[in-house]
Amino acid sequence: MVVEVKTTNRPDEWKIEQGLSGAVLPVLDMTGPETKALPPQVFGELIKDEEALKSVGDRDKLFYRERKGWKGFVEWENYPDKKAAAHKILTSQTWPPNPEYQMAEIPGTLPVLPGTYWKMWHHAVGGELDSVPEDSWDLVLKEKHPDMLHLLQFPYNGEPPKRLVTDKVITPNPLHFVRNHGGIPIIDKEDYSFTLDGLVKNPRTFTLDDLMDESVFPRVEKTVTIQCSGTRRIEQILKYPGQGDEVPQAPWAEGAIGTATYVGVSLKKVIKACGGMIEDGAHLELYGAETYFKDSKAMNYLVSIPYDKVKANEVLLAWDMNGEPLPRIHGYPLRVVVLGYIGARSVKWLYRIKAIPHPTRAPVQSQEYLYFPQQVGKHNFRLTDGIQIQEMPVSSAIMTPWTKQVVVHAGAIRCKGWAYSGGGRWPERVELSADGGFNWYTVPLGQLSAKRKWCWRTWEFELPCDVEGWVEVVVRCWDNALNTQPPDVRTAWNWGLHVTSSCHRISVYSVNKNKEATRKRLGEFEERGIPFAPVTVPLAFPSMGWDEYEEFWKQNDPRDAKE
Ligand SMILES: Nc1nc2c(c(=O)[nH]1)N[C@H]1C(S)=C(S)[C@@H](COP(=O)(O)O)O[C@H]1N2
Ligand SMILES: [Mo]
Repeated sequence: MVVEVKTTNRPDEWKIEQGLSGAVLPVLDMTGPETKALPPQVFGELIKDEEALKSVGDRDKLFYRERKGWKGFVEWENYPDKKAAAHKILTSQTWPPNPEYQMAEIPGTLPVLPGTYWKMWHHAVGGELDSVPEDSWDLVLKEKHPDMLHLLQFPYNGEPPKRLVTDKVITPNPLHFVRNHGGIPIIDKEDYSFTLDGLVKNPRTFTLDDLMDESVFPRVEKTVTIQCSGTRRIEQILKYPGQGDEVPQAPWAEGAIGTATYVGVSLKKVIKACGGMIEDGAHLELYGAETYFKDSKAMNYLVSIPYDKVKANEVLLAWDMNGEPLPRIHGYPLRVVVLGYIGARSVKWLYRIKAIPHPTRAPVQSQEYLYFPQQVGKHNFRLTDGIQIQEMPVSSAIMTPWTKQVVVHAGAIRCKGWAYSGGGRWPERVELSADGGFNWYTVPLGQLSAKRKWCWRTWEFELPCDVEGWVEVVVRCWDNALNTQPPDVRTAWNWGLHVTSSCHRISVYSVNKNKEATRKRLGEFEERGIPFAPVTVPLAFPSMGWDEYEEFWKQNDPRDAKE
């Protein structure tokens, strides 16, 4: 029954006042003698300038397939006119706002977020891009495990559920997380090649067969953990919302990390085959074939890495992932794998490498993946305030149990998880605490997976826990350089919501069957056939008999002190 209440409050007033719907809260302006309430932005109706849109011309002719056998590939970087045409399309109409997933509850749907306006941009630009959102989703269904958690439908972002994240030390391909900034180009191997140009002596094009010629390029096989710098972002979001663009700031849990054995060649050797770097060439721009949108502009996915990293043989061009050709969703036919750097630098669907003097100014490098200090946010940030993230710091996470879970145990909580450190460092010690991080137990080395440069270690541990009720289970890792993790999310919170490497903390309701009272109570639940959880449901039977109660007061009377 809906009751009518006479009030000047909005019906959701209480929710708003409690900060549960923060996006609609007015801003309080306290600069003058009296506090003023400034309403937040309201998005108006969507507008469309049909004339301007028509004047752009035939989309199929403008935004054509760049190369035969490369479905979904529109090249932007060499064509300023094409870029201008797409910009006109994107600015001659308005788009729905980002869904509010930080100041409001995250939807309980699968996919969690649809990526509506990214789909709209692809369809609006049209031409070769028109079918990209649908083609990409088809590939997700074909190549990924049915139990993947689809965080964002398009551009596709998905992670395995916790129980499967650390199930195996080498992540099976269908379960490896996927982080896309656009569609999945569908490239025929026979038509594949990439170009290496810019500040190299002899610019050249390479086919896959060129790279596979072992008389020129020694084959390299490496087992590598790729971690997205957005891993565990949800902890930052739940603490304090930050920049909220659903693609750059996808709300990842702990699964945006995966480990695979890649086969390919060292980029160093490929540059050597071009006669080496010349002049002031010091960075390599890496171009991905799909279309990315930023600030109403269309472009290709583009980042850069320093040549020093390449020189150290720490950058691979890989075609094989866990003994099979790269799945399309992971970059088929060729991707970059940058050892120990954030995933963003490991470019998929590589079509060009260009040697340049400084890090690329392209937005994924210079506007995103920035690590801001805490005083910086929407009110003041400048791009130069952020550190361009490269190596990931040491981090770890608990995959079992889950936060808010009730655990019945016999003095120890069975925990499972992962630990990782970037830059070629590796986890040396993993520690767990059942008291919020005061006392720590070390996971015995035999319960950590093998030590390997560039790789995570999975672990299992029976964490001693005597106390009952809510406990805070915490994990932290020490790497071989004795780096460890910040104690809590607040310490390392940042506006871009990157690099959540603070100690992973989960709240667990501990029920210790070694305690006599608990054993008795659980027995009673069993006899009555009542499940124990959820803990919030009030006890359905008396906690003690009245005889017992009277007996207690006989022994312990009076309730109040006399003198
Ligand atoms: N071409 C291209 N390469 C890309 C991306 C992308 O969107 N396009 N995403 C990057 C990011 S941010 C990450 S974390 C990794 C993820 O690799 P995976 O999808 O194979 O797990 O790919 C990187 N390479
Ligand atoms: Mo990433």
